Amino acid sequence: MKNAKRLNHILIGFFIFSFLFPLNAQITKDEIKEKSMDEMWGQEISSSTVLLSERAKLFDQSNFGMFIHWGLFSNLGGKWKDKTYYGIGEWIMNPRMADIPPQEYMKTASSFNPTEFDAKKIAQLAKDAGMKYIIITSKHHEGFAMFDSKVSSFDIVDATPFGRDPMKELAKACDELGLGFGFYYSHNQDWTAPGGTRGPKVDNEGKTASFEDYFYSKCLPQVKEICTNYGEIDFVWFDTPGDMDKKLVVELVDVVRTLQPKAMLCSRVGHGLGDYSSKGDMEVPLLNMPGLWETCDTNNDSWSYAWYDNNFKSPKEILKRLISTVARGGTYLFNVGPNNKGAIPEIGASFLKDVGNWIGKYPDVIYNAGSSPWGFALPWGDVTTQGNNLYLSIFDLPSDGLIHLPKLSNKIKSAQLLTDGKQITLETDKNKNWTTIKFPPIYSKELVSVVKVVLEGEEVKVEKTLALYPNMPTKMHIDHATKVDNAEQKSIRWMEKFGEWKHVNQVSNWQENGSVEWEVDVKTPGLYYVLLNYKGNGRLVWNVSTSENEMIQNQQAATEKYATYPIGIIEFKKSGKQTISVSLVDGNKYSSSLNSITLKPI
Ligand code: H79
Repeated sequence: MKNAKRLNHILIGFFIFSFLFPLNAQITKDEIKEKSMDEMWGQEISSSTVLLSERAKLFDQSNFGMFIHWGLFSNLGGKWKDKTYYGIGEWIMNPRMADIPPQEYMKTASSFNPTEFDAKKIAQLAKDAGMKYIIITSKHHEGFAMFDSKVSSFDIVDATPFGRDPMKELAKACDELGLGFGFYYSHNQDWTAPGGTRGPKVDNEGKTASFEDYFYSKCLPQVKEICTNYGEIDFVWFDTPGDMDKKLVVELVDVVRTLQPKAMLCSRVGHGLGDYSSKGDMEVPLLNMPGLWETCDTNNDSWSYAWYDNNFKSPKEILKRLISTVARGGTYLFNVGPNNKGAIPEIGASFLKDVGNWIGKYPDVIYNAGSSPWGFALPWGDVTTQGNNLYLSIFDLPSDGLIHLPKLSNKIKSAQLLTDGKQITLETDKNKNWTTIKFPPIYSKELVSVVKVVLEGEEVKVEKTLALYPNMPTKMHIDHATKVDNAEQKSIRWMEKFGEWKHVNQVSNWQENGSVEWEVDVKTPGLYYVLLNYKGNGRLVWNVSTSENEMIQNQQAATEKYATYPIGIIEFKKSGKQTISVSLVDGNKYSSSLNSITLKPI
């Protein structure tokens, strides 16, 4: 049911995609780096036939899985020779971090003894968190096999005092708890194997090693091992294909297809040969996307354990990101990083249990849930579906307790607040296509409140225009714009800390008469504050105008980081559909980058 709907949306999805990412966008120096990042991440997939196949079910229906980054880097925990390196911990070897020579790095295996590793406990945590499968790093870019490998002695059984195969234990624990299981394997990068990408150029005898040497002596045989020795596996999650030859990727895929016909491959295998598409690291998209896709995200800032990183996402933040990913049509793969002892840090683990408790009460919000008929998040929260039942997840209840649903044609049979095992019937009201649900003054103290709305009619009918809410700020991103004229729209990403990505779809490079336009349905006429979120330099003069010819213009400062500035107050005189457009009147036209506009009722 969910699948069929997704197929219907594929064509329109491609249309939106090409609109959002025009091929002729001008590429700056920074963007070149980002373009190669896209190639590394390998976001494209070639076919959608897998959508309807049996083996896609686990992925498509569970919508929530556990990702685990664990390796030798976990033993270092972000520190090398008494110095701390901030950023994604699994990259500590990299020249831009501690710059550790391969031979020296390999020696650290002798002190890796993760005696607190408890496969059953980890699998139980995944289950308690409401996750349906685990995908764990069998070999990351560092080249160290976290499984018993006969192909290389740089593995956890031969090179460490630990001497056990934790992957065997975890595969078994998952099986016993009815969880799916899969491996991450870094097929292109290998920083310690001669010939691997970013690895040593010569072998131990000083002979030049080619990528094919690495591929045939290590990568392919190790992938055979992980596909042979751990029973049936559900996923092989290759990463960062870079510019790997198609011929080799095809060979690798053939091996997986032969040995593990039920395993799903993510798009990062490269050359469009994956079964589902993987978004950029830590990226929850703003608009619904068709097809099978996944957002991978992590529970703090780093993927692997780092001693200082206790910036764990709160249970509510995790739920928001999970629900919004499902509401956009995707699956959420959420990462934890066991430490040098093999244990998952306590704060992150306890937050996951809170998440699981919540999902246990509201499973229909997540499992086998369909995407939001609105196509994007609404100001108070987000919407997932089961058939034509809507599940409203309320992240921020407006102070007047009114939840507005714009442009829903269906009549409502019932609206119930699901709380503490009880169902409280809520009053609803319909006025010119705006449906309003009234919360009682005392309501659930849940992290996220859930309202189940049962609709009349065969299917959900929603007009996907943006709406201006009378009781909450309405934030509109560039993704939601209906028109961009004489300015350049493109997605950019940057790193906050080393390897920690942020993503924004923005407009810059403003030409004469450049403007961005949004169409909104106004519920309540009146005065609204206008706030713009942008970056740039110096001072910028912005103009904001509506289709009723209301206009404001003002100057504000600009900084190199995105920030929100008030521009003034604009009036909407009539209810119904109107447009609002923003243009840059004065200031650095090339660098001024607009991210969003917020309209806030007074
Ligand atoms: O396993 C996690 C990351 O280690 C891995 N994918 C997730 C799931 C990943 N590998 N590469 N990337 C993500 C892209 C990151 C590239 C960067 Fe760099 C690493 C940016 C900064 C450090 C390479 C080196 C590009 C610039 C410097």
